[in-house]
Amino acid sequence: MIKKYKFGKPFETEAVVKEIPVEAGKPEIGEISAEEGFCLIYKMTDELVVYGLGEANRGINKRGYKYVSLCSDDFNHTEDKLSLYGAHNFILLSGESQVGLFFDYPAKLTFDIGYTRQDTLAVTCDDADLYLYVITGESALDVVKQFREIIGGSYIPPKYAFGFGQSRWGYMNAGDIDSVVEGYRGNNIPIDMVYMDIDYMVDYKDFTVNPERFPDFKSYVAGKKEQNIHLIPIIDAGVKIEDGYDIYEEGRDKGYFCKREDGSDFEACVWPGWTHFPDFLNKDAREWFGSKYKVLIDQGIDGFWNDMNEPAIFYSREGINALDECVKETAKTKLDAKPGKLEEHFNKLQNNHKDYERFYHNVNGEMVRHDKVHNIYGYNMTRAAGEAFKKIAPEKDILMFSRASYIGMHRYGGIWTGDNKSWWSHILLNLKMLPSLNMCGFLYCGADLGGFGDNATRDLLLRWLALGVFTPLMRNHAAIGTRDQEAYRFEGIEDFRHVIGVRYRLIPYLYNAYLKAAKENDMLFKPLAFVYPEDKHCKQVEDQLMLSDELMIAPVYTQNATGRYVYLPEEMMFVKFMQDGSLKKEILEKGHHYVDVALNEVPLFIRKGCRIPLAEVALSVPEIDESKTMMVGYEM
Ligand code: MIG
Repeated sequence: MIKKYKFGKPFETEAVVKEIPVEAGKPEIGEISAEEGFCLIYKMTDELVVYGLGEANRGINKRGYKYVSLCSDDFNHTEDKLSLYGAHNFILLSGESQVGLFFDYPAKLTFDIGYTRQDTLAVTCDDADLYLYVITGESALDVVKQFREIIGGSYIPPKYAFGFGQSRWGYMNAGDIDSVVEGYRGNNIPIDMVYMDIDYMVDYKDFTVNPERFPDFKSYVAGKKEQNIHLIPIIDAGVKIEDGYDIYEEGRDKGYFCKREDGSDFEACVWPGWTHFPDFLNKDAREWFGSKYKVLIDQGIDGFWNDMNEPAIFYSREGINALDECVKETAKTKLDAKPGKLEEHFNKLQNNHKDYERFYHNVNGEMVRHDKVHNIYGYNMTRAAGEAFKKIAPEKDILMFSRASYIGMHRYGGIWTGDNKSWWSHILLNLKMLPSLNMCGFLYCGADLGGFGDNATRDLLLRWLALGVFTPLMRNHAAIGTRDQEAYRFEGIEDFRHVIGVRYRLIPYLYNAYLKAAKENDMLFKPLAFVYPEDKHCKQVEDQLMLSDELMIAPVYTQNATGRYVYLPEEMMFVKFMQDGSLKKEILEKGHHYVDVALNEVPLFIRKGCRIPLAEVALSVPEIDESKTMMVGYEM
C-alpha cells in the first residue's frame, strides 16, 4: 500500500509518474515536524535493517552513519564522505514490518541513520516542501516493487552495452583508440565498446569532434562498427562561452542558460574554460540541448555518457572575483601575505555550495534558485538526451548513462558510480551499492573496474573484473596520469582473456535476467535477506548478493587471498569457471564455507533447482551464438 503525503509547496520533480491522491493528515511513522524545516524522527529497534539510498557510501545496511543527498563531484570516496554523485532518497525500514519511505525533495536532504543516536533515524531538510511516500508491504521486495511501479520502468540499454568496454581519460586521438582495439582484438580478448573521454572534442566543446585528432570521424565510426566496436563519447554539462560556437550562441540567444538573479547568464569555469550551464529544468532548453545529440548520432554514434552534471564547478566568476579581493587584502600587509591563506581560499572555490545559490532556473516561467533543485540537474540533463533519442532515432536503443542522478532518471539512462580508486575496499563498495541502486530503479549500472584514481595492480584488476562480469555496465576506466590498466597491459594476458570471456558466456543469461527485472520492477541484485528473510545470518551478509532468481555471487575482494569465506543460506552448487574453459562444480551444503578461488577463476553459486544458459566465448556481443548455449544447473 502506498500513501502520499504533502508538506508545504513541493517542487514537482516528476520522479513519480503514477497519479496518487494525497492523504489528509500526517503519516503514522515516527514523529514529524514541519515547523522549522522538515524533520522525521523514528526510533529504530535493534533488529531493524535500513536499506536503500542508491548510490551511497558504506554498507548495504545503512545503519550507523549519516548520508547527505547532495549531488557532489568528489573523487575521493573515503569512508567519511557523506555525499556522492547521486541523490536517491528512498530508504526501506526492514524489521518486523516492511516500510519504504521516499522523500521527493530536490535539494539537500540528510539521513542520520543512527549517527547522532545509535537507535534513532532522523531525516531532515531545510524547507518543509516535499512529498513523502510511505509504502508498506508483505516483504522487503514487495515494498521495492511497489515503489518501482510508481516511479516508472527502468531504462533498457542496447544489447551491445552488455559487452565489455574499455575507457581511459587520456585517449587523445584515433591512433590511441586504434591501439586499444588492437590490444584487445589482437590478444583475442572480447570487447564491444571503447569510450571517448573529453579529449576527442575541440577545446572541450560539446558536440564537436576535433578534426585533427579524428579526421573523417563518420567513416572512422563506421570502420570501428565493422569490427563490432562502438565508440561512446562523453558529454559534459557546461557549454563553452565562445563566439562562433553555435551551441553557445543559440543557447545565449534563446535564453536557455541558467541565469543570475539580475538576468545575466551565470558563468562557471570547467574543462572548456568559462561556460554556461544549460537550464535542463526548462522544458524548451531541455528539448534544445537533447536535439544536439543528433550531431553525433548522425555520424554513427549510438551511445553516450553524461559527465560533470552535478553540475561540477571549478570556480565561478563570483568566486574568482572574491579570490582577487583576497589577493588584494593579503598584499596589503606583509604579515598577512602568506600563501597559505590564498591557497585555502582557492581550494574552497571548487564545488562551493555558495555558487549553487548564485544561479536560477526558469521552470514554467518561474525563477527557481539552483540550490533548491540542485539534485535534479543531472537527472534532467539525461532526461533531455533520453527524450530526444526517441525523436532522433526511435528505431534504435541508445546507450546512455550519467554521473549525477536523482530517482526518475532511471527511466532515461543508467549510471556509473564515478571516480573510485584502485583500492580493494572499492571492489566491496561497488558490490554494496548494487542492490541499493536497483531499489531506486537503476538497473544499468557499474563502477570503474580497476579503479579510476590511483594505480591498479594485476591482481586487483582480475578480482574486480570477476565481479564486473555480473554488472550490467562492465567498463574498465582510469584517470589520466595513472598506471595503464587495459587488460593487455599486464603479464599473463590469458587470465584476462578468460575472465572477460566468462562475461560473454553469461550474456544470454544476464541480458534476459535484466529484461525480466526491468519488466517486473524487480531487482537484479538483492541482499541475501530479501530472498531468505527467515535466516538470521543473511541480514548480516554485506559481501555476497543474490543475482536474479538463480544465482548468488561472492567475489574475492582481499589482496593475496586465495579464496574467501562464504555463507550459503541453503544448499547450492558452487561453480568455478576454470582457466582452461572447463567448469568445476561442487555441491555445498547450507552454512559457512571457505572456498578456494584462484586469481584466474570466476566463482558463482547456483541455487537448488535452478539452471542457467551458458554461451560459448565470443569476441563481441553480435558474435555470441545463442543457438549453441548449454544449460548448467543444479537440478533435482
Ligand atoms: O574532472 O572527463 O568522473 O570518469 O574521466 C574530471 C574526465 C572529469 C570525471 C569523470 C571521469 C572522467 C573525467 N571527468
